[in-house]
Amino acid sequence: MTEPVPKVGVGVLVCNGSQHVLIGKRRSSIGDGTYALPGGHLDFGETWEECAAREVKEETGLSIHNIKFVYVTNTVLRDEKRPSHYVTIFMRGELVDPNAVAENLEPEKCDGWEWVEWPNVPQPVFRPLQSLIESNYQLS
Ligand code: 8DG
Ligand code: MG
Ligand code: MG
Repeated sequence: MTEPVPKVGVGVLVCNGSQHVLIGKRRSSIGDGTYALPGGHLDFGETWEECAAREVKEETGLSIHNIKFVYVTNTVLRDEKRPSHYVTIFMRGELVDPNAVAENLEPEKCDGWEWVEWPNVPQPVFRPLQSLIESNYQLS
């Protein structure tokens, strides 16, 4: 087996002009059953902003703009089904259409999307996201 290496993940605070962000329960070998943001792996050659817009589009159908860097975490998840190490870039972006509705486009990876008031994410929270919450990041 090849040696495990750290990977780069991007998590996105999707904002709709209120104090709410989009949250979904993960279905994955990493963080299964925990609440996390839309996001995914940084592709080769991609900017963080491009990755944030692409993953939000792929997973929710929503278009975001005004994408900005928020925070970075370094998380070693040793006790998962698949032990892993993520450097996670947290970004934020605003809905292009504030009335757009989130679709669950990858139902095998997420139970569904809901708007929750930041930072009151339901438990259990995916560990990298918990680190962002503990950093006391405010939406505005
Ligand atoms: P991809 O194949 O579409 O690129 O990836 P994905 O299937 O969407 O992967 P993911 O698990 O949603 O995201 C990739 C990794 O990013 C994930 O395994 C761990 C890291 N990650 C965090 N925090 C968050 C978060 O809040 N949301 C998401 N989606 N990923 C996160 O460390
Ligand atoms: Mg994805
Ligand atoms: Mg994802």
